[in-house]
Amino acid sequence: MTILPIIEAPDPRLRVVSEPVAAVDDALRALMDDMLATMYDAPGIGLAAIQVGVAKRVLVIDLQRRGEPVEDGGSVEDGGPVEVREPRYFVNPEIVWESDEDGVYNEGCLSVPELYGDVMRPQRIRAKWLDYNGKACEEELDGLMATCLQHEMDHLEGILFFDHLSKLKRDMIVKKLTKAKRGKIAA
Ligand code: GNR
Ligand code: NI
Repeated sequence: MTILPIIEAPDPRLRVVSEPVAAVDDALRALMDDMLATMYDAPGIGLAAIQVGVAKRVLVIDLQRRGEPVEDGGSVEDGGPVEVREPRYFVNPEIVWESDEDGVYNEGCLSVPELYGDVMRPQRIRAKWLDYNGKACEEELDGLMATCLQHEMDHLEGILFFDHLSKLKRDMIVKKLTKAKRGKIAA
């Protein structure tokens, strides 16, 4: 598995609309493995392929909630909470229903480092996708999972979380990103 470099805004590649995946094969699984390793390393709770420069409709999510260990998952003898890894893979995801109620979450993005904003999105969604083995799945999702899937699916359309903010807040973030990039080039 390889940890891949994550593209940061403003980079025109993040605005590309990703292409549907034709087949879930070993090459795609290798990409998903690398994406998951990259996401854990960052660390983040989701990653879309375009963030590592691949314009395919594939994304990975692991909310990495911290909690009690699963039965075979080691011990809490040392006192600390144990990380529960629940990687999920979404190929060609589609939203088939969304709730009327919205929820607000203070979102961040690995491609927009250290900047955050409150984004309003449908609280619950019903989505369908293909999993790691190419099996068709459909499920209703809510809370952080619904937020994260919508954030990742935005990436497939070339949309970033700050596009959902007011012009004032968006301009502030774009200005900071551009300034940060200038600093990196100069350094
Ligand atoms: O790690 C991430 N955290 C996060 C927090 C709130 C809403 C969405 C996210 S996704 C983000 C990783 C990322 O940039 N995925 O595209
Ligand atoms: Ni993101």
